[in-house]
Amino acid sequence: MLEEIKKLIKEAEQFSAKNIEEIEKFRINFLGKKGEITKLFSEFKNVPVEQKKDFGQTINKLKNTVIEKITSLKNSLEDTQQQQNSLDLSMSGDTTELGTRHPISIVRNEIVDIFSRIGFVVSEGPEIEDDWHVFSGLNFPEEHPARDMQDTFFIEKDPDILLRTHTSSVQVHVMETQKPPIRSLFPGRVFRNEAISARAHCIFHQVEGLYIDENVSFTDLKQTLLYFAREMFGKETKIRLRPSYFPFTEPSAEMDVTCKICGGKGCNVCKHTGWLEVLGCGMVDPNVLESNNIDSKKYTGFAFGMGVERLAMLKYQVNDLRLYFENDVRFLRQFKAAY
Ligand code: 2NM
Repeated sequence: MLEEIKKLIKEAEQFSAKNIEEIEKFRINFLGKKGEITKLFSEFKNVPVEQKKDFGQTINKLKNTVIEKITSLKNSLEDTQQQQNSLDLSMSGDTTELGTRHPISIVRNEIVDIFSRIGFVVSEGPEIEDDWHVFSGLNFPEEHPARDMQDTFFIEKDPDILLRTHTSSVQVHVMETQKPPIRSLFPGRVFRNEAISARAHCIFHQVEGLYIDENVSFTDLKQTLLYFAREMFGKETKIRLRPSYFPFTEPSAEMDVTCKICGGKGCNVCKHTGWLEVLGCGMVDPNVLESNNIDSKKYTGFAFGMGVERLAMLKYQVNDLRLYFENDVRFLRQFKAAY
């Protein structure tokens, strides 16, 4: 008897049904008035007393198994029916709204693309840095004002942990790990402790470049930047280099391009000079090369750096920097990306 009930339990466990009728048949077979379980209960009175407990428990187990089976089969049947009912193959697809690329990303990608075409590769590095990578390894003297609390966000003091103020820090990482020739581009976010206004922000984006090899000259720098200016601002663009100063380059210069808005005649954007300042550059100071274990007698290099926001402002004629950081979709939707 007991064996028979156990066989019925197994049978109930393994049962499956394709439709509601099969489930109902199963229910009647076990739980109906003439069903197996009813039959077993009616035979219960004939079971010897000492076996009643074992017997009763096993019948109950069978009953529960059957009830659980019916519930679970009904549920899964309902699920598939619901899926089938909600599946309308003639329905048109959901329209997903496409986002737009951020203007800063568009301009950054454009700069990276232009330099990629002449063999520059992109390198990226950490935004949180130590003093060596941001200042000391780049020939910034101990008392340089850029190190000042007013310009740099310090996270910790002694030893100094800080937010990078330029992506030149990544160049120190590259010089540490790679041997010349090096021809790399360094796009990234940088941080300076400035009050936020239309013309300044405490976070902005830079793209810097570095080229180190034997016989790299100032002429190479000029020709590279002229190529960049013409790709970025148009074939007719002219450049001029004005002497300047940076701690990590000697000589240093700032580059202007002819104003695209007025074609050099003078307008509000170029403040009636006909020229727009777009980047800083120079020949890498031999001290920087030596600090990074590059033989400055064998190798020379040039470097340059530009602010992406500044170029975006020129390209899009947006004269309030804050708009680039607010992420107002009404502003962002106006930009179309080619990159
Ligand atoms: C600029 C302007 C001029 C520059 C120099 C270096 C390095 F690591 F080679 F010394 N990196 N970046 C550099 C030079 C950056 O940004 C306005």
